[in-house]
Amino acid sequence: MAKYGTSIDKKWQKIWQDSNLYKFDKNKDGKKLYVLEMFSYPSASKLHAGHWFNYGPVDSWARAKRMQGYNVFQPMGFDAFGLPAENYAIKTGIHPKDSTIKNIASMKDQLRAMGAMFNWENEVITCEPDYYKWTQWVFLKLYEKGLAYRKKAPVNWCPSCNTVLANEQVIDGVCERCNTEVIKKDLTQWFLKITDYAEELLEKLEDLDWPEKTKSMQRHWIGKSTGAEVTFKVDNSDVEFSVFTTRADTLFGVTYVVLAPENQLVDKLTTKDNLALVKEYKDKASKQSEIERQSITREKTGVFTGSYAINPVNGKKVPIWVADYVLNTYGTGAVMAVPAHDERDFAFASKYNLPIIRVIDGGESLPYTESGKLLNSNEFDGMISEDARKAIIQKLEKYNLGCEKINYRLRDWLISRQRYWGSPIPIVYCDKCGIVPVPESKLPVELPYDVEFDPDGKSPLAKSESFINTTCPVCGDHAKREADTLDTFMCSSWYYLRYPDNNNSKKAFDTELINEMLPVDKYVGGPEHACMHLLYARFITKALRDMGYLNFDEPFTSLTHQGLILGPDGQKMSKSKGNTISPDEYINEFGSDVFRMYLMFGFDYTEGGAWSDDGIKSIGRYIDRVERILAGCREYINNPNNDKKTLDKAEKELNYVRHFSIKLITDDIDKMQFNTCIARLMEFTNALSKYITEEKKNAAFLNECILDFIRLLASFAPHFSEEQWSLSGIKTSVFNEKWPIFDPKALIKDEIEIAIQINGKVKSRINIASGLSEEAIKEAALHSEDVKKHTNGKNIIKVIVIKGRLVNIVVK
Ligand code: ANZ
Ligand code: ZN
Repeated sequence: MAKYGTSIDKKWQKIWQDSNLYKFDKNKDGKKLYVLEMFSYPSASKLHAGHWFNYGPVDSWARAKRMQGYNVFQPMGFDAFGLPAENYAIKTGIHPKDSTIKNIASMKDQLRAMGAMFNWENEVITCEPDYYKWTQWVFLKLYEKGLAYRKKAPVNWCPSCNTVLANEQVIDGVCERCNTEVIKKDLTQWFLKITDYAEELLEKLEDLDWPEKTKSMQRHWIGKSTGAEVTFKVDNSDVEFSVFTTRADTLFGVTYVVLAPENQLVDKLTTKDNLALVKEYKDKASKQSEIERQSITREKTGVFTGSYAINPVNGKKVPIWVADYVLNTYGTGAVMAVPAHDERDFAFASKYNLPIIRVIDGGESLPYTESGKLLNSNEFDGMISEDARKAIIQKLEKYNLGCEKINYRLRDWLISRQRYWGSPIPIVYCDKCGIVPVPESKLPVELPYDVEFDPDGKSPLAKSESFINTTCPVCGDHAKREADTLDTFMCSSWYYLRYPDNNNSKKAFDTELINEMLPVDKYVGGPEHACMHLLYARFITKALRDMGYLNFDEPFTSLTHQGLILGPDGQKMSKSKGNTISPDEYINEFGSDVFRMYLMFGFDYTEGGAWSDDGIKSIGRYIDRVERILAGCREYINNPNNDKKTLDKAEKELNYVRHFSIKLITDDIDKMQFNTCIARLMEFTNALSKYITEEKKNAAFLNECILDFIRLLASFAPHFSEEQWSLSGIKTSVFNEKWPIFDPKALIKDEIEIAIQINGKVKSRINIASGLSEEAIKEAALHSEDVKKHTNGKNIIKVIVIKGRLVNIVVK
């Protein structure tokens, strides 16, 4: 009978829990190791194989670290607010809170069935008032610091559903529900000033042990660009505006300038005859997404405003156009166009017959976008681009018409959501006092249960009279609450700070404790979070540090992305495609260990792959086999005959495999290369199996070997190994054991095999003692029977020895 399956899982899970085996105590011996897996969103489709792939292998890693002497903290929780629960509620009428609580309960059952060392006593659930109270507190602290502000910003709006849509609900410009064309609508919303931290967010990336690709994505997202701002005066007017350029060296080649359609100056600068066309163009542009507008291949369009600007370096008059390839949210929302040296400007100028002036020497064809020597640029002719940029900026500075400028692509973080299922924003609007933050003593601003969340054009909370009407904390007069809720990324931007101190009712966390417990030493989750969540968390950590609540700079020292487990069809798992794989049936059939080992053995951890359960049975058979072999060993250990003291050849062989396995598994598990670890365990199993067929065995030695084997297996198959450990008669948990350390001496083989070549062709192989001198190897080779046969009657001209590998004999 196999010693795996749910009964053995349950038995050990209960014992572990009752004995508080994994309970974290910061005063315990060992270096603190905070292992964190990205918490999951409570969904009706529960945990799928992909979640398991995140949590199971990382738990194995954490178990190994525990045995290696670390004091491991591995908490778990739920990212429980968000749009899916609300959409589900709109469809079915089931309240988001009810469905969320139900989903959490069933997912928790699944997580418990995994048997991971989660510190459940530290659980956080972001939709509980005792958590979001502190999310609101974080918001208030940012507000106090001037890092939260209000500003008008467009939202996606479906005129038919009468509701705001998240970006992911807009599919090719139409509403995902009703296929109506989505429009943009300006609303006053809350933003967080993440841009204040752009430089540090960029710089500190260097120090992080994160995947290079993720760092590069963040770098790109932050998008630092060094250039200049150049001022253009409008002809016959006292209006002036600046452009941002990275190519001040091309200033003499400017033949027109372009404003973004949303630029406030457009209306002011458009002359009467052009008003109608410009207005029409602006309307059209407002329906395009920024991504579409930035596409290089898209046909460039634009309209002339009727006004002209003056080029500050040569006083030339150039026309002012409006075109949607210029974004209002980057730089100054205006550009100087140099068609000879910029792809987009070239396409635009060619289409609208605008002049093209070459000012950089190089290549025949235009546009020429590289650096080079200047021409057609007055006193700067002959200078190279890099020097000219500086010289031209210097000249502009003298006349107050320009300066050096650094720009970031990073935008401030819009946190207002016109949704119900999120944390209320703790702000009150009073006619007399204006914007008033809710005092800390009045937190949390509780999310009311009884709310009409069907979409009808208003934020659901705005329709709740009892919620929205309140009194002003300053003057006591009637006031209204903010009706929007916080972006759920705000909830997850600080959750790792709450885990170690999750029951603190006085503070979000105790600074002294958190400074001891953080940063997170190992963070593991999907690569899809490269920019949003991982950047927001870094920002919030830095902001709280600057307020004195934390003393570290970065939340996650080391980061790993697990690969994606795809559906059997090779597509991303999703309920709508019907290709999600539930772990539950596998757990019921094989138990948690076999499922976990199969995931680790069948897929490369950082690559993932399409689901197939082809090999799962063979993992089951492997565990069966281990059980039989260990039973056989034990039987012998308990009734030894022919016991010996020193290791003979067979024992040395087993000892070699044992120590070789320890060495490689120790290295590979560190790198989360789980599949090779399991392959080593299999080799170790084979060696044990071979050894017990020996007639003369060494019981004490064999016992040492199987105990080491179980210690190594324990991280990968925790329940099974704990059972096997207890069968060895040891009363304490295998997870309180020390990780085995390999003995380098055991890895030196007494004998090695070397090849013998005659005239460069391998003719024979011989075994010789390792460590022989060159002379002795030569002797051994020449005296072997094979060599004698092959060299018989021939002249040996030369013998070449390559130590440890081969002997080449040259004959004639
Ligand atoms: C003149 C010029 C000449 C430019 C040339 C490039 C090549 P990065 O590197 O991404 O920062 N630009 C500036 N603001 C813009 C906006 N709001 N929307 C679209 N384009 C904008 O790019 C900076 C360059 O992008 C700037 O340098 C500007 O075009 C354009 F031969 O200025 B350049
Ligand atoms: Zn007031």
